Amino acid sequence: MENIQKKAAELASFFLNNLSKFDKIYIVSHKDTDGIAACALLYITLSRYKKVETRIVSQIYTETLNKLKKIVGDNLVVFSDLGSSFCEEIEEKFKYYIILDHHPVKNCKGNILNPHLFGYNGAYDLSGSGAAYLFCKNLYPEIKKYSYLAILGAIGDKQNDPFQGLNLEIIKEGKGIFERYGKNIFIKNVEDDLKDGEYFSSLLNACGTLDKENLGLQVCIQNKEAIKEAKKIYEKYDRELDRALKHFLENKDKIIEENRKRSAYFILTNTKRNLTGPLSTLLIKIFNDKPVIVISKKDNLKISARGTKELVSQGLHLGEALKIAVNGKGEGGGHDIASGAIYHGDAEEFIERLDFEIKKQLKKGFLIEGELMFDYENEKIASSVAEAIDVDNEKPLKATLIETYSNRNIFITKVKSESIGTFKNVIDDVLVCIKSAEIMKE
Ligand SMILES: [Mn+2]
Repeated sequence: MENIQKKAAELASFFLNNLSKFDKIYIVSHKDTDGIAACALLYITLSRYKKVETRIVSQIYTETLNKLKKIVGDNLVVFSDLGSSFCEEIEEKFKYYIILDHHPVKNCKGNILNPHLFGYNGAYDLSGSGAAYLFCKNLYPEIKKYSYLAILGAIGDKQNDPFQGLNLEIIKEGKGIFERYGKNIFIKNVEDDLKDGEYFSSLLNACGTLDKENLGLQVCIQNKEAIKEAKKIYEKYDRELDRALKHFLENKDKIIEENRKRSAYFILTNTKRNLTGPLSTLLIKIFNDKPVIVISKKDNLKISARGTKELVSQGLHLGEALKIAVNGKGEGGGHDIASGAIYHGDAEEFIERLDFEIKKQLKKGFLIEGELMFDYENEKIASSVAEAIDVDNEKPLKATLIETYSNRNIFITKVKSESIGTFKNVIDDVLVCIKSAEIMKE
């Protein structure tokens, strides 16, 4: 496997080799602590070479990329703390691009620096700002005095419990900058108000959540006026969050009862759309035996999902579950432990789909399971029957798991269900499907 530091150096060379072709450099980054910190690192570094324009967004879509392409033309665009899930589209659309990210990634080649591609776990070992930092180090060695930004991003993305992997290396390298007290980190070379890493990170998060991302960037580079203003904004945000949290705590028993049969705590709320993320992060500390899904009903649904490391070790992957649950009616995805979605549809319908996906991942709530096996003449028939029976894409039967596959000339269906009645009905249905698939083959 290739070395991540080597790749960072290669991307820096790519930047230098092509620099003369650019009028301007565009940075597109994610609207949270990590994304703002990444953007600040890149701004500090790249503005030493060329004029830089920054854009901070909550998510990218195909449409975003199309608009961006018109603006950027053949100039360089650097994506930070986002972009991995669009790597193929980015490669296709942009002549010069660099992706510095840590979100889950598949089939990405090209100019991308993502810990997942180098044997690390992007959920715990390195943040988006960490990836940006590894890249910037090659272009501006003095960026080391800003290495706290890479660590703030990690704190913002909950990678401090405990720090591990490349995050830990960055901390060790930053001698004289960090003082560690377990999960807490103190930053020595910043304004007094910002020395507590957890607080600094929350301040940036509030700036992002309340659409004050430029203020957040100014805070990153220690602008005193900006720090004063950000503190005010943070207090207001904190009050709003407190109010919402208090409401949920008062209704704790009701929430537990409503979700007794579900795989997660689904919490519907009328609170501001941009508070679902922070609320879910707080609520998973209280309701920690199942994932927490906070859904804001304002306009279309805005969903934030949080899990725990333990649930992830049992098979939970919220990013995957949300991606499947939106089923084309919106956008969803993210990390195994934390992810989000937008859904243009009915809340109950969404909850049912997501509940089913999470149950499938955690293999919970299934009381009865069985397996059907059929021996066929040859592999081809077995696999074509398995294909015909592939019920995955249909609306899932309430809390029933159906897996079909073939192995050589044997076709196998696994059924798990909440009740014997449903189990029997599903088996009946599958048998009918198999029968008709066989007839079709004849
Ligand atoms: Mn991030």
